Amino acid sequence: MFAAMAAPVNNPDHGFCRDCLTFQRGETRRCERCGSPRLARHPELYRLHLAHIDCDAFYAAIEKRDNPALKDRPVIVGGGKRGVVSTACYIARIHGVRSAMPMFKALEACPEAVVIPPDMEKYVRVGREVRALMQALTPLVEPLSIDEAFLDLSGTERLHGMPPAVVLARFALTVEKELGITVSAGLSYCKFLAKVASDFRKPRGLSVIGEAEALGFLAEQPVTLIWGVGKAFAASLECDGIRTIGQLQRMERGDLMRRYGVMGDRLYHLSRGEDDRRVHPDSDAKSVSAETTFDTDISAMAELVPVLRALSEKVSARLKKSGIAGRTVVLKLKTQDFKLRTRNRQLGDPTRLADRIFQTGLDLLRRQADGTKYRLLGIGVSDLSDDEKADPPDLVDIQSRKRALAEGAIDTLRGKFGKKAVETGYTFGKGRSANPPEPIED
Ligand code: DCP
Ligand code: MG
Repeated sequence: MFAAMAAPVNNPDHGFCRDCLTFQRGETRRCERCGSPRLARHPELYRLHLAHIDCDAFYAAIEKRDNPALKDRPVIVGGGKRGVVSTACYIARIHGVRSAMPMFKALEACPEAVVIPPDMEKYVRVGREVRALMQALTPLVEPLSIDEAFLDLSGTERLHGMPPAVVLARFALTVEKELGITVSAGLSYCKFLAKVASDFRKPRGLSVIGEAEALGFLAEQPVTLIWGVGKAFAASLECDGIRTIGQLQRMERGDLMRRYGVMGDRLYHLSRGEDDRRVHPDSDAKSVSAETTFDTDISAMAELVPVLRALSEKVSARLKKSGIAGRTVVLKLKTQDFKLRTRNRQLGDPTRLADRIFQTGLDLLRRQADGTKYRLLGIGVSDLSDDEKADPPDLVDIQSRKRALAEGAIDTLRGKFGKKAVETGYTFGKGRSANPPEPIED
Protein backbone atom coordinates (compact mmCIF):
# COMPACT_ATOMS: atom_id res chain seq x y z
CA MET A 1 0.00 0.00 0.00
CA PHE A 2 0.94 3.59 -0.46
CA ALA A 3 1.57 4.30 3.19
CA ALA A 4 4.39 1.79 3.30
CA MET A 5 6.31 3.48 0.53
CA ALA A 6 8.80 6.30 0.43
CA ALA A 7 7.20 9.72 0.66
CA PRO A 8 6.43 10.93 -2.84
CA VAL A 9 8.09 14.05 -4.08
CA ASN A 10 6.87 16.56 -6.59
CA ASN A 11 8.60 15.00 -9.50
CA PRO A 12 6.59 14.57 -12.68
CA ASP A 13 7.96 11.03 -13.02
CA HIS A 14 6.78 9.94 -9.61
CA GLY A 15 3.18 9.06 -10.22
CA PHE A 16 1.08 6.25 -8.79
CA CYS A 17 -1.13 3.52 -10.13
CA ARG A 18 -4.86 4.21 -9.86
CA ASP A 19 -5.65 0.49 -9.68
CA CYS A 20 -3.20 -0.83 -7.08
CA LEU A 21 -2.20 2.59 -5.63
CA THR A 22 1.49 1.73 -5.92
CA PHE A 23 3.96 4.59 -6.09
CA GLN A 24 5.84 4.56 -9.43
CA ARG A 25 9.52 5.37 -9.57
CA GLY A 26 10.20 5.26 -13.27
CA GLU A 27 8.55 6.67 -16.33
CA THR A 28 6.96 3.44 -17.54
CA ARG A 29 3.60 3.62 -19.31
CA ARG A 30 2.24 0.76 -17.25
CA CYS A 31 2.24 0.10 -13.52
CA GLU A 32 5.49 -1.46 -12.38
CA ARG A 33 3.50 -3.71 -10.09
CA CYS A 34 0.15 -4.65 -11.66
CA GLY A 35 0.63 -3.63 -15.31
CA SER A 36 -2.37 -1.26 -15.33
CA PRO A 37 -2.13 1.63 -17.77
CA ARG A 38 -4.13 3.88 -15.41
CA LEU A 39 -1.26 5.89 -13.99
CA ALA A 40 -1.62 9.33 -12.39
CA ARG A 41 1.30 11.66 -13.08
CA HIS A 42 1.57 15.39 -12.68
CA PRO A 43 4.23 17.81 -11.42
CA GLU A 44 1.88 19.09 -8.70
CA LEU A 45 0.17 15.76 -7.99
CA TYR A 46 1.15 15.62 -4.33
CA ARG A 47 0.66 19.30 -3.58
CA LEU A 48 -2.99 19.85 -4.54
CA HIS A 49 -5.86 19.35 -2.11
CA LEU A 50 -9.11 20.68 -3.58
CA ALA A 51 -11.21 17.99 -5.17
CA HIS A 52 -14.47 17.75 -7.06
CA ILE A 53 -16.09 14.35 -7.40
CA ASP A 54 -18.96 13.58 -9.76
CA CYS A 55 -20.58 10.18 -10.36
CA ASP A 56 -20.62 8.92 -13.95
CA ALA A 57 -24.03 8.69 -15.67
CA PHE A 58 -25.44 8.47 -12.16
CA TYR A 59 -29.05 7.23 -12.57
CA ALA A 60 -28.13 4.96 -15.49
CA ALA A 61 -25.15 3.49 -13.62
CA ILE A 62 -27.40 2.56 -10.70
CA GLU A 63 -29.89 0.88 -13.03
CA LYS A 64 -27.11 -1.08 -14.70
CA ARG A 65 -25.77 -2.15 -11.35
CA ASP A 66 -29.20 -3.43 -10.34
CA ASN A 67 -29.77 -5.31 -13.60
CA PRO A 68 -26.53 -6.81 -14.97
CA ALA A 69 -28.35 -7.80 -18.20
CA LEU A 70 -28.18 -4.08 -19.11
CA LYS A 71 -24.40 -3.87 -18.73
CA ASP A 72 -23.49 -3.62 -22.43
CA ARG A 73 -26.71 -2.06 -23.66
CA PRO A 74 -27.55 1.61 -24.22
CA VAL A 75 -29.64 2.73 -21.28
CA ILE A 76 -31.69 5.91 -20.99
CA VAL A 77 -33.28 6.93 -17.70
CA GLY A 78 -36.16 9.32 -18.16
CA GLY A 79 -39.60 9.73 -19.57
CA GLY A 80 -42.38 10.26 -17.10
CA LYS A 81 -44.42 13.45 -17.16
CA ARG A 82 -41.78 15.71 -18.66
CA GLY A 83 -40.91 13.24 -21.42
CA VAL A 84 -37.21 14.10 -21.40
CA VAL A 85 -33.98 12.22 -20.83
CA SER A 86 -32.70 12.48 -17.25
CA THR A 87 -29.46 10.78 -18.16
CA ALA A 88 -28.04 8.25 -20.56
CA CYS A 89 -25.26 5.73 -20.07
CA TYR A 90 -22.03 6.27 -21.95
CA ILE A 91 -22.98 3.71 -24.61
CA ALA A 92 -26.16 5.66 -25.40
CA ARG A 93 -24.13 8.88 -25.44
CA ILE A 94 -22.00 7.51 -28.29
CA HIS A 95 -25.23 7.60 -30.31
CA GLY A 96 -25.79 11.23 -29.39
CA VAL A 97 -28.26 10.87 -26.52
CA ARG A 98 -27.93 13.67 -23.93
CA SER A 99 -29.59 14.80 -20.68
CA ALA A 100 -32.67 17.03 -21.13
CA MET A 101 -33.24 15.79 -24.70
CA PRO A 102 -36.88 15.03 -25.57
CA MET A 103 -37.36 11.29 -25.36
CA PHE A 104 -38.63 10.93 -28.93
CA LYS A 105 -35.43 12.55 -30.23
CA ALA A 106 -33.28 10.32 -28.05
CA LEU A 107 -35.02 7.25 -29.43
CA GLU A 108 -34.54 8.52 -32.96
CA ALA A 109 -30.82 8.74 -32.23
CA CYS A 110 -30.67 5.39 -30.46
CA PRO A 111 -33.71 3.21 -31.24
CA GLU A 112 -32.25 0.15 -29.52
CA ALA A 113 -31.94 1.95 -26.15
CA VAL A 114 -33.58 0.51 -23.06
CA VAL A 115 -35.68 3.25 -21.41
CA ILE A 116 -36.14 3.09 -17.66
CA PRO A 117 -38.44 5.40 -15.66
CA PRO A 118 -36.61 7.19 -12.83
CA ASP A 119 -36.69 5.76 -9.32
CA MET A 120 -35.80 8.88 -7.36
CA GLU A 121 -36.01 7.25 -3.96
CA LYS A 122 -33.33 4.78 -4.95
CA TYR A 123 -31.05 7.47 -6.44
CA VAL A 124 -31.36 9.62 -3.34
CA ARG A 125 -30.41 6.62 -1.21
CA VAL A 126 -27.31 5.85 -3.29
CA GLY A 127 -26.43 9.57 -3.36
CA ARG A 128 -26.42 9.52 0.45
CA GLU A 129 -24.20 6.44 0.49
CA VAL A 130 -21.69 8.15 -1.79
CA ARG A 131 -21.78 11.21 0.44
CA ALA A 132 -21.19 9.15 3.57
CA LEU A 133 -18.05 7.70 1.98
CA MET A 134 -16.91 11.23 1.13
CA GLN A 135 -17.49 12.38 4.68
CA ALA A 136 -15.24 9.61 5.91
CA LEU A 137 -12.39 11.34 4.06
CA THR A 138 -12.90 14.87 5.39
CA PRO A 139 -15.59 16.88 7.21
CA LEU A 140 -15.19 19.51 4.49
CA VAL A 141 -17.61 18.07 1.96
CA GLU A 142 -19.83 20.51 0.08
CA PRO A 143 -22.49 18.71 -1.93
CA LEU A 144 -23.57 20.47 -5.14
CA SER A 145 -26.18 18.01 -6.28
CA ILE A 146 -27.29 14.43 -5.78
CA ASP A 147 -24.11 13.00 -7.32
CA GLU A 148 -21.35 15.59 -6.91
CA ALA A 149 -19.46 17.46 -4.21
CA PHE A 150 -16.39 19.52 -3.47
CA LEU A 151 -13.96 18.12 -0.91
CA ASP A 152 -11.20 20.04 0.79
CA LEU A 153 -8.57 17.44 1.62
CA SER A 154 -5.95 19.81 3.01
CA GLY A 155 -4.47 18.60 6.26
CA THR A 156 -5.73 15.02 5.84
CA GLU A 157 -2.43 13.49 4.77
CA ARG A 158 -1.47 12.34 8.27
CA LEU A 159 -4.91 10.89 8.89
CA HIS A 160 -4.92 8.84 5.71
CA GLY A 161 -1.20 8.16 5.45
CA MET A 162 -1.28 9.27 1.83
CA PRO A 163 -1.62 12.52 -0.11
CA PRO A 164 -5.02 13.77 -1.37
CA ALA A 165 -4.43 12.52 -4.94
CA VAL A 166 -4.06 8.95 -3.73
CA VAL A 167 -6.97 9.34 -1.30
CA LEU A 168 -9.12 10.28 -4.31
CA ALA A 169 -8.01 7.30 -6.37
CA ARG A 170 -8.65 5.00 -3.42
CA PHE A 171 -12.08 6.58 -2.94
CA ALA A 172 -12.99 5.85 -6.59
CA LEU A 173 -12.01 2.20 -6.11
CA THR A 174 -14.03 1.97 -2.88
CA VAL A 175 -17.16 3.39 -4.54
CA GLU A 176 -16.80 0.89 -7.38
CA LYS A 177 -16.38 -2.01 -4.99
CA GLU A 178 -18.94 -1.08 -2.36
CA LEU A 179 -21.63 0.74 -4.35
CA GLY A 180 -21.14 -0.72 -7.83
CA ILE A 181 -21.01 2.61 -9.68
CA THR A 182 -18.11 4.73 -10.94
CA VAL A 183 -16.98 8.30 -10.26
CA SER A 184 -14.69 10.86 -11.87
CA ALA A 185 -12.57 13.24 -9.85
CA GLY A 186 -10.78 16.51 -10.46
CA LEU A 187 -7.92 17.78 -8.32
CA SER A 188 -6.68 21.34 -8.26
CA TYR A 189 -5.96 24.27 -5.96
CA CYS A 190 -9.39 25.92 -6.29
CA LYS A 191 -13.03 25.02 -6.73
CA PHE A 192 -13.40 26.36 -10.26
CA LEU A 193 -10.58 24.27 -11.69
CA ALA A 194 -11.34 21.17 -9.60
CA LYS A 195 -14.82 21.09 -11.11
CA VAL A 196 -13.50 21.68 -14.61
CA ALA A 197 -10.98 18.87 -14.10
CA SER A 198 -13.52 16.29 -12.91
CA ASP A 199 -15.40 16.68 -16.19
CA PHE A 200 -12.29 16.19 -18.25
CA ARG A 201 -11.88 12.46 -18.64
CA LYS A 202 -15.23 10.94 -17.77
CA PRO A 203 -16.01 8.17 -17.00
CA ARG A 204 -13.57 6.84 -14.35
CA GLY A 205 -11.35 9.88 -14.77
CA LEU A 206 -8.85 11.48 -12.42
CA SER A 207 -7.63 14.79 -13.79
CA VAL A 208 -5.29 17.33 -12.31
CA ILE A 209 -4.94 21.03 -13.06
CA GLY A 210 -1.96 22.56 -11.32
CA GLU A 211 -1.19 26.17 -10.54
CA ALA A 212 1.65 26.41 -13.05
CA GLU A 213 -0.51 25.40 -16.01
CA ALA A 214 -3.78 27.14 -15.04
CA LEU A 215 -3.34 30.32 -17.07
CA GLY A 216 -2.16 28.54 -20.20
CA PHE A 217 -4.84 25.89 -19.95
CA LEU A 218 -7.61 28.44 -19.45
CA ALA A 219 -6.44 30.68 -22.29
CA GLU A 220 -7.43 28.02 -24.82
CA GLN A 221 -10.89 27.36 -23.38
CA PRO A 222 -14.24 28.85 -24.44
CA VAL A 223 -15.87 31.39 -22.09
CA THR A 224 -18.69 28.93 -21.38
CA LEU A 225 -16.30 26.99 -19.16
CA ILE A 226 -16.60 29.77 -16.59
CA TRP A 227 -19.09 29.09 -13.85
CA GLY A 228 -22.13 31.34 -14.42
CA VAL A 229 -21.59 31.89 -18.15
CA GLY A 230 -24.64 30.30 -19.76
CA LYS A 231 -25.81 30.44 -23.34
CA ALA A 232 -27.35 33.92 -23.09
CA PHE A 233 -24.32 35.52 -21.45
CA ALA A 234 -21.95 33.76 -23.85
CA ALA A 235 -23.99 35.25 -26.71
CA SER A 236 -23.59 38.77 -25.33
CA LEU A 237 -19.84 38.20 -24.89
CA GLU A 238 -19.72 36.96 -28.46
CA CYS A 239 -21.37 40.21 -29.59
CA ASP A 240 -18.40 42.00 -28.03
CA GLY A 241 -16.06 39.67 -29.90
CA ILE A 242 -15.09 37.62 -26.84
CA ARG A 243 -15.02 33.84 -27.30
CA THR A 244 -12.08 32.49 -25.35
CA ILE A 245 -10.94 32.84 -21.77
CA GLY A 246 -7.59 34.00 -23.16
CA GLN A 247 -9.27 37.15 -24.45
CA LEU A 248 -10.65 37.83 -20.97
CA GLN A 249 -7.16 37.39 -19.52
CA ARG A 250 -5.97 40.32 -21.59
CA MET A 251 -8.72 42.67 -20.40
CA GLU A 252 -8.57 45.03 -17.43
CA ARG A 253 -10.73 44.50 -14.38
CA GLY A 254 -12.28 47.99 -14.54
CA ASP A 255 -13.21 47.49 -18.17
CA LEU A 256 -14.84 44.12 -17.48
CA MET A 257 -16.77 45.53 -14.52
CA ARG A 258 -17.98 48.53 -16.50
CA ARG A 259 -19.24 46.25 -19.22
CA TYR A 260 -20.68 43.35 -17.22
CA GLY A 261 -21.10 44.55 -13.63
CA VAL A 262 -20.55 41.97 -10.88
CA MET A 263 -20.19 39.26 -13.48
CA GLY A 264 -17.28 41.23 -14.96
CA ASP A 265 -15.42 40.87 -11.68
CA ARG A 266 -15.99 37.13 -11.74
CA LEU A 267 -14.79 36.91 -15.35
CA TYR A 268 -11.67 38.83 -14.41
CA HIS A 269 -10.70 36.53 -11.54
CA LEU A 270 -11.82 33.16 -12.85
CA SER A 271 -10.21 33.71 -16.26
CA ARG A 272 -6.93 34.08 -14.37
CA GLY A 273 -7.56 30.97 -12.30
CA GLU A 274 -8.20 33.05 -9.16
CA ASP A 275 -10.95 31.56 -7.03
CA ASP A 276 -10.78 31.78 -3.25
CA ARG A 277 -14.21 30.32 -2.47
CA ARG A 278 -13.89 27.95 0.43
CA VAL A 279 -15.51 24.54 0.75
CA HIS A 280 -18.59 24.94 2.94
CA PRO A 281 -19.88 21.67 4.34
CA ASP A 282 -23.65 21.12 4.22
CA SER A 283 -24.28 24.36 2.37
CA ASP A 284 -27.20 22.64 0.67
CA ALA A 285 -29.00 22.57 4.02
CA LYS A 286 -32.03 24.85 4.02
CA SER A 287 -31.82 25.39 7.75
CA VAL A 288 -29.78 24.51 10.78
CA SER A 289 -31.79 23.67 13.85
CA ALA A 290 -31.85 21.68 17.04
CA GLU A 291 -34.79 20.47 19.03
CA THR A 292 -35.58 18.37 22.04
CA THR A 293 -38.59 16.47 23.33
CA PHE A 294 -39.12 16.72 27.11
CA ASP A 295 -39.62 13.72 29.37
CA THR A 296 -42.57 15.53 30.93
CA ASP A 297 -44.50 18.41 29.33
CA ILE A 298 -43.39 21.91 30.38
CA SER A 299 -45.20 25.25 30.55
CA ALA A 300 -42.99 27.40 32.82
CA MET A 301 -40.63 29.95 31.24
CA ALA A 302 -38.08 29.24 33.97
CA GLU A 303 -37.78 25.70 32.68
CA LEU A 304 -38.02 26.47 28.96
CA VAL A 305 -35.37 29.21 28.90
CA PRO A 306 -32.29 27.09 29.79
CA VAL A 307 -33.29 24.54 27.16
CA LEU A 308 -33.67 27.29 24.59
CA ARG A 309 -30.24 28.61 25.50
CA ALA A 310 -28.55 25.20 25.22
CA LEU A 311 -30.21 24.53 21.86
CA SER A 312 -29.20 28.00 20.57
CA GLU A 313 -25.62 27.22 21.45
CA LYS A 314 -25.77 23.93 19.55
CA VAL A 315 -27.15 25.67 16.47
CA SER A 316 -24.53 28.39 16.72
CA ALA A 317 -21.70 25.86 17.10
CA ARG A 318 -22.81 24.12 13.92
CA LEU A 319 -23.04 27.38 12.01
CA LYS A 320 -19.59 28.46 13.15
CA LYS A 321 -18.10 25.09 12.23
CA SER A 322 -19.59 25.26 8.74
CA GLY A 323 -18.76 28.92 8.10
CA ILE A 324 -22.40 29.80 7.46
CA ALA A 325 -25.02 32.09 9.02
CA GLY A 326 -28.80 32.41 8.96
CA ARG A 327 -31.01 35.46 8.67
CA THR A 328 -34.29 34.07 9.93
CA VAL A 329 -34.70 32.64 13.42
CA VAL A 330 -37.32 29.93 13.70
CA LEU A 331 -38.86 28.83 16.99
CA LYS A 332 -40.67 25.50 17.04
CA LEU A 333 -43.01 24.27 19.75
CA LYS A 334 -45.17 21.21 19.98
CA THR A 335 -48.05 21.32 22.42
CA GLN A 336 -49.15 18.54 24.75
CA ASP A 337 -51.79 17.56 22.16
CA PHE A 338 -49.20 17.38 19.34
CA LYS A 339 -50.10 20.70 17.70
CA LEU A 340 -47.13 22.32 16.03
CA ARG A 341 -46.43 26.03 16.50
CA THR A 342 -43.63 27.67 14.52
CA ARG A 343 -42.77 31.35 14.82
CA ASN A 344 -40.21 33.18 12.63
CA ARG A 345 -38.38 36.43 12.85
CA GLN A 346 -36.16 37.89 10.18
CA LEU A 347 -33.07 39.74 11.38
CA GLY A 348 -31.39 42.73 9.78
CA ASP A 349 -28.25 40.72 9.07
CA PRO A 350 -27.44 37.02 9.07
CA THR A 351 -26.20 35.67 12.40
CA ARG A 352 -24.10 32.84 13.68
CA LEU A 353 -24.07 33.97 17.30
CA ALA A 354 -25.72 31.86 19.99
CA ASP A 355 -26.75 34.99 21.84
CA ARG A 356 -28.61 36.56 18.92
CA ILE A 357 -30.36 33.31 18.12
CA PHE A 358 -31.26 32.91 21.78
CA GLN A 359 -32.46 36.50 22.36
CA THR A 360 -34.63 36.40 19.25
CA GLY A 361 -35.98 32.97 20.16
CA LEU A 362 -36.63 34.17 23.70
CA ASP A 363 -38.73 37.04 22.47
CA LEU A 364 -40.77 34.69 20.31
CA LEU A 365 -41.07 32.21 23.16
CA ARG A 366 -42.38 34.80 25.65
CA ARG A 367 -45.41 35.34 23.43
CA GLN A 368 -46.16 31.62 23.54
CA ALA A 369 -45.71 31.18 27.28
CA ASP A 370 -49.39 31.46 28.05
CA GLY A 371 -49.68 28.44 30.31
CA THR A 372 -49.78 25.98 27.41
CA LYS A 373 -47.87 22.80 28.13
CA TYR A 374 -45.22 21.93 25.57
CA ARG A 375 -43.72 18.56 24.77
CA LEU A 376 -41.11 19.81 22.31
CA LEU A 377 -38.98 22.90 21.88
CA GLY A 378 -36.75 23.68 18.92
CA ILE A 379 -34.78 26.62 17.61
CA GLY A 380 -33.04 27.13 14.32
CA VAL A 381 -32.07 29.52 11.58
CA SER A 382 -32.96 29.48 7.90
CA ASP A 383 -32.19 31.81 4.99
CA LEU A 384 -28.61 30.55 5.09
CA SER A 385 -25.63 32.30 3.60
CA ASP A 386 -21.88 32.53 3.82
CA ASP A 387 -20.83 33.96 7.21
CA GLU A 388 -18.87 36.81 5.64
CA LYS A 389 -21.60 39.38 6.24
CA ALA A 390 -22.80 37.91 9.53
CA ASP A 391 -23.12 39.90 12.76
CA PRO A 392 -21.71 43.32 11.89
CA PRO A 393 -20.92 45.34 15.04
CA ASP A 394 -24.08 46.92 16.39
CA LEU A 395 -23.32 50.61 16.84
CA VAL A 396 -26.54 51.36 18.69
CA ASP A 397 -27.02 48.40 21.01
CA ILE A 398 -23.92 48.40 23.22
CA GLN A 399 -25.24 45.46 25.25
CA SER A 400 -25.46 43.22 22.20
CA ARG A 401 -21.94 44.25 21.18
CA LYS A 402 -20.67 43.31 24.60
CA ARG A 403 -22.44 39.95 24.46
CA ALA A 404 -20.97 39.25 21.01
CA LEU A 405 -17.48 39.95 22.39
CA ALA A 406 -18.16 37.72 25.39
CA GLU A 407 -19.30 34.96 23.08
CA GLY A 408 -16.07 35.22 21.09
CA ALA A 409 -14.15 34.80 24.36
CA ILE A 410 -16.30 31.80 25.38
CA ASP A 411 -15.69 30.17 21.99
CA THR A 412 -11.95 30.57 22.44
CA LEU A 413 -12.07 28.98 25.89
CA ARG A 414 -14.24 26.11 24.71
CA GLY A 415 -11.92 25.61 21.75
CA LYS A 416 -9.05 25.22 24.21
CA PHE A 417 -10.63 23.39 27.12
CA GLY A 418 -13.69 21.64 25.72
CA LYS A 419 -17.39 22.32 25.38
CA LYS A 420 -18.21 22.15 29.07
CA ALA A 421 -15.45 24.59 30.06
CA VAL A 422 -17.84 27.52 30.15
CA GLU A 423 -21.52 27.51 30.93
CA THR A 424 -23.60 30.66 30.72
CA GLY A 425 -25.89 31.88 33.46
CA TYR A 426 -28.87 30.56 31.56
CA THR A 427 -27.72 26.96 31.59
CA PHE A 428 -25.35 26.81 34.56
CA GLY A 429 -26.51 24.42 37.26
CA LYS A 430 -29.70 23.56 35.41
CA GLY A 431 -28.76 19.88 35.35
CA ARG A 432 -30.46 17.76 32.78
CA SER A 433 -32.24 20.55 30.98
CA ALA A 434 -28.95 22.36 30.42
CA ASN A 435 -27.84 19.45 28.32
CA PRO A 436 -30.88 18.35 26.38
CA PRO A 437 -30.77 14.98 24.68
CA GLU A 438 -28.88 14.90 21.38
CA PRO A 439 -30.88 17.29 19.25
CA ILE A 440 -32.33 16.37 15.90
CA GLU A 441 -30.75 18.58 13.29
CA ASP A 442 -31.80 19.39 9.75
N1 DCP B 1 -30.18 14.88 -14.22
C1 DCP B 1 -31.48 15.13 -14.68
N2 DCP B 1 -31.70 16.05 -15.64
C2 DCP B 1 -30.66 16.74 -16.20
C3 DCP B 1 -29.35 16.53 -15.72
C4 DCP B 1 -29.14 15.58 -14.72
O1 DCP B 1 -32.42 14.49 -14.19
N3 DCP B 1 -30.89 17.65 -17.15
C5 DCP B 1 -29.97 13.85 -13.19
C6 DCP B 1 -29.60 12.54 -13.83
C7 DCP B 1 -28.14 12.39 -13.64
C8 DCP B 1 -27.93 13.11 -12.32
O2 DCP B 1 -28.90 14.16 -12.32
O3 DCP B 1 -27.76 11.02 -13.56
C9 DCP B 1 -26.53 13.70 -12.18
O4 DCP B 1 -26.30 14.70 -13.15
P1 DCP B 1 -24.95 14.85 -13.95
O5 DCP B 1 -24.99 16.13 -14.67
O6 DCP B 1 -23.79 14.59 -13.03
O7 DCP B 1 -25.02 13.70 -15.06
P2 DCP B 1 -24.63 12.19 -14.96
O8 DCP B 1 -24.10 11.79 -13.65
O9 DCP B 1 -25.80 11.36 -15.43
O10 DCP B 1 -23.51 12.06 -16.06
P3 DCP B 1 -21.98 12.53 -16.01
O11 DCP B 1 -21.19 11.27 -16.16
O12 DCP B 1 -21.81 13.44 -17.17
O13 DCP B 1 -21.76 13.21 -14.71
MG1 MG C 1 -22.62 12.95 -12.72
